[in-house]
Amino acid sequence: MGQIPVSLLTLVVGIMVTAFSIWLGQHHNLLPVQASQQAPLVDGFFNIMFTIAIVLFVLVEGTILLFLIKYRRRRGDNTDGFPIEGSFPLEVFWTAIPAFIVIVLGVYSVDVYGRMGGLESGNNVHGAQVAQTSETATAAMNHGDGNKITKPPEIGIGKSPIEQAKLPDLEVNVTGMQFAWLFNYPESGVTMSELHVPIGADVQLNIAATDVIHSLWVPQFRIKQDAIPGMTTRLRFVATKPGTYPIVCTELCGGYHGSMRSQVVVETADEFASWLKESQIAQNKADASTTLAMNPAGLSNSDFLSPHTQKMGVNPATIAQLQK
Ligand SMILES: [Cu+2]
Repeated sequence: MGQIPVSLLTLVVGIMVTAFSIWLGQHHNLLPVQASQQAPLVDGFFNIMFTIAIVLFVLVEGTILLFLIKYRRRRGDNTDGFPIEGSFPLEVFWTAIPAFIVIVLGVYSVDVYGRMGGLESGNNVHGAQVAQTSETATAAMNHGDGNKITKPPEIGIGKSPIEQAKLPDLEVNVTGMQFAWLFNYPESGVTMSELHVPIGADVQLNIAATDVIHSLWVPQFRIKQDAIPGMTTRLRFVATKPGTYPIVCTELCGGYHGSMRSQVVVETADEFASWLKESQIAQNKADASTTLAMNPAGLSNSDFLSPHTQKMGVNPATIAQLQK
């Protein structure tokens, strides 16, 4: 290296590695499109973690490569290596740095979770924990008879601090079951196998499960919530980009877990209104001509769902067919 002082060289390398990592941390294409208000918060956090990972990767792998070449065994050199036995300052140094990084990331992640609405205590009206029975949870399935969840779900992503005491614009009762999702719109009584939401609307999903634990995930929204038998969980989000995005079950829930997929359609308020109206008409027709004509309110949940669940092993599209 001749005349260049080592400290200057280290500084230059450090600046270059940092600049490269920051740039790559912002310009990777690893994540799907951001389609919700919550998405940029999660991505901001991911990008910082990714930037730190690139710095560490480049430094560690770069040092290994450099040392491989610089300190390789020369021809005819059969002497032993220089004996090195630990270094206390070095140990402190490389323990302190990861500890610092982990603490900063921990604090930042709690901040992001809070801004997404994850820290809101659901039943803040009375501040008391309300034990929800399985009746309450299955009421979320709501067979079009106008049942509404009365107690707010306590677990999951709630309203963000910005939304304060506002009620959601739209509530949808979601039921996860082996192996499909059902989406019920309590206001109109429509139950469908795919989710539609208006763009810009503050949507709350009240999520229940009939059998085992499922997990509702929309990658483009960057939100995910378990569906747990016996309790209602929630997801609150604002979709910001029109389009059709996958809904994926991310909790291994049985043999056909991999086929437990649906989709969420983000559309304009007008499109949403006409979809809801059409679905309502189609559903009423189906009710009039099939066994579903029996008053669903008079049936137990399992009776009502039996025409669906028998076909459940195939795929959610089958249920959509049943409802047309
Ligand atoms: Cu599942």
